[in-house]
Amino acid sequence: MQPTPYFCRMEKSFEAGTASLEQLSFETFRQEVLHDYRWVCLSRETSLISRKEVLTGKAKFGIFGDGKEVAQVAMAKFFQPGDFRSGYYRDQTFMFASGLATVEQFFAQLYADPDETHDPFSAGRQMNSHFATPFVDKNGEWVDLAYRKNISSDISTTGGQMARGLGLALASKCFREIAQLQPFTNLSNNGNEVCFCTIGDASTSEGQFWETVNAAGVQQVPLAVFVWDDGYGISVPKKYQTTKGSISELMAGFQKEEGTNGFNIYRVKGWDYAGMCEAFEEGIRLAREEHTPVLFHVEEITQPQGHSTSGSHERYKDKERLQWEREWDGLVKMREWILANNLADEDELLQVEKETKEAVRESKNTAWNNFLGPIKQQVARTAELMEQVAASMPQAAAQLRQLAGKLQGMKDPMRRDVMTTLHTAISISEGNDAAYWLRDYFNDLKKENEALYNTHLYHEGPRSPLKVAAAKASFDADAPVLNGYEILNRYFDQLFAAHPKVVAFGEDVGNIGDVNQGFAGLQAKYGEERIFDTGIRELTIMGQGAGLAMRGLRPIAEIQYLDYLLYGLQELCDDVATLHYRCKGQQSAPMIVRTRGHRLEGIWHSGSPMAMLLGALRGMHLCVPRNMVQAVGMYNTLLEGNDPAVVIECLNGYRLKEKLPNNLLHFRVPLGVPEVVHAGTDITIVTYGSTLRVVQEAVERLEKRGISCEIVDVQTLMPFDIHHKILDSLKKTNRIIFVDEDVPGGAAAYMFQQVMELQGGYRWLDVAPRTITAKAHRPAYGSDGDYFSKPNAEEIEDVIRQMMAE
Ligand SMILES: Cc1ncc(C[n+]2csc(CCOP(=O)(O)OP(=O)(O)O)c2C)c(N)n1
Ligand SMILES: [Mg+2]
Repeated sequence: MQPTPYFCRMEKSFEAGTASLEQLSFETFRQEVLHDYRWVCLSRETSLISRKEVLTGKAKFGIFGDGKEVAQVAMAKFFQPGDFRSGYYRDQTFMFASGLATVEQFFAQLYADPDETHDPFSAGRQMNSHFATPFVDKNGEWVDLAYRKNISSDISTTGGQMARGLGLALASKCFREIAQLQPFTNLSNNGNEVCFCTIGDASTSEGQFWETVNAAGVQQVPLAVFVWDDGYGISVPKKYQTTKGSISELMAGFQKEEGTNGFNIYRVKGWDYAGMCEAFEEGIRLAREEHTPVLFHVEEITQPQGHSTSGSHERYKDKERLQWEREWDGLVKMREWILANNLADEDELLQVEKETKEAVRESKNTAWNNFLGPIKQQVARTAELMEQVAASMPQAAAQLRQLAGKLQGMKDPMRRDVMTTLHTAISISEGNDAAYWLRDYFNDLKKENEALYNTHLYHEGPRSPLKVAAAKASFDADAPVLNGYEILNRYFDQLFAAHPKVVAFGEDVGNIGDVNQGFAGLQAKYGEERIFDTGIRELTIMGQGAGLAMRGLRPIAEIQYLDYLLYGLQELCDDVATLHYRCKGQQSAPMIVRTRGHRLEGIWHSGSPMAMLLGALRGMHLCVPRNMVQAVGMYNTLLEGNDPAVVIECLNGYRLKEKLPNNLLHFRVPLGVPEVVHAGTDITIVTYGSTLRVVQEAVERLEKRGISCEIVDVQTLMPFDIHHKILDSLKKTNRIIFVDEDVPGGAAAYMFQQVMELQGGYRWLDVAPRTITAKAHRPAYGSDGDYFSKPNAEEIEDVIRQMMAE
């Protein structure tokens, strides 16, 4: 039997009851509607006042949820503890109505207040309407997500929330279907959690949207997609965004039917409070119970103030459209509906409107004073210190007093004004003893500001993988010698047996156990829920990894070949790598991206674009093991920590023989610690990955000529040589060369910079340092293509001989 829809239930309950019960139910219903109307008004007023704050210069930029209020109070009714949201910058009303944000916090973020007690979403690191709730505590332990309403940290890229949303929803499926996960009741209530995913109409043009909805339809995960359709993406109307101008029409083929997978699809009007409540209730219930994804196409939404504080919509909307938006404003329509249904009278509504206006003004003022308070203290202290210096420096007193006066006269001083003033004052008073306290204060503030703005790129607490103690692989005397892929296969077998939270997925990962057989036979042993195939969709494989990791699982998300990581790079770069920083450590996504690269054959299977990753993935670790035993040690280390990472196995290493360690699950390769794999005294050769074997070949020949080479395997590019071991080697050899197979000026240049600049290596050089890299073009096909495109042993040999002759 179908349950009775939301509002009919209310009506029925007072049809059937006694007079007083009737009264009670009606009153409950009425109060609920008025409660929602209050949120609508509060949120609208927040948008109106916020825009003024930006236009008068108190905040830099603003983007608001006006026009989407009614839809969001309806949506918030069905958002339960345990649920997740992966949304975008229009959702303030939802946040208020869900009890997850206050207006004061909203303003704190608008002002970029770096105090996390004021802006609990991003500590001033993100622009307004970028929300988050805590998923981990200060020690990096997951909190009881199953009992909280959870907001995954927002990002600004249009459609960038989709792939992560898929992962958050997929986790519900994992928790429901994987028997070993049943005990983790703090993380899930039998997979009943729905991921609410919001997106603008124009952003559905992005590939991110389409890849995600297809994956959700295939995988049948509880993803509820709400499209706020206001007809525009900034100035560009729907007719240029969406085929047939309707996302629900376009997605009609996704509709789930008897015996198929797919979506439930609803079309609702953004001003129709009752209609949305009914549709949302049903769609969310089915998502929760049956894990059927759902699309709510919320049409006829308005933008009373246009897109954002940059620009005005009068420039691109015609008069008719603007008039229509005024008439069909959700707030106006909800008001009319309340009056028409006698749920309140005019006076009562006016009272609500008046009260909410006052409440917003008060919250705004409190937020502003909170923001400015500490800066004003800094201004006062600075002026005081400058006065002391002025008193003991008559020749500079006038200049110092004028400078201090200027700072004190600022209406809305900022932290940087304080720093600039102090810096100038220090420079004016150079050589004077009294300036000591100015410098001291300047340094204190520098530290304080660093703590506000420059921390939490990685987890800094006890679950940092950098704090994982190293442990060596040990070998039996008669240790079997296996192919590299067999080492991995034995390891993953033990890992899945020991670690219930580990899941692995990607293209060809399930049934055949990956293209190089690392997971061979393991799906049959541990189940399709834990080791599974995905479609060819690198972006959402990364999003699945992110979402699962954020919900406390330990995903190994596979990209078949490193060359294809580019398809998933957006999710890693914008979302995963920035996550910990942008919410100041409240959320972690310790996913492991497993892939294989460097060299095999031709343009599409030989990439080693390390500098691209180094530039894009600060906030992740980048592991480049030379063989599969080292890779295992890195997986073990990463699984102990809370940071995300990419591990690049050597594509040409799966059939190389390696000794099988007897402590596969227990040895750990420390991150950021290079290993000297061959000791020597004449030259230091810094390298990693597959290139290392080419270097070894060259070194064999060089040593026959009496040139003693030290080969250093960096092992991880991020972090890079945290104890400056390479410098130790250079101090001994006074010659150094960096060899890899990235483009010229790529990762070899990065290593060069780290050693020369950060480690001060230039002081120990007898001859000019070098890099040897691949050619700038992509590697040509075949063994000759490889030889002439990538560094080869002869080239390395010649360059080193030349360096020895200098
Ligand atoms: C990847 C990316 N491209 C472009 C932008 C710039 N941008 C910000 S919002 C926006 C329009 C989005 O329109 P829509 O999805 O309809 O959401 P709305 O703002 O209308 O609610 C654009 C183009 C961006 N943030 N990210
Ligand atoms: Mg839009």
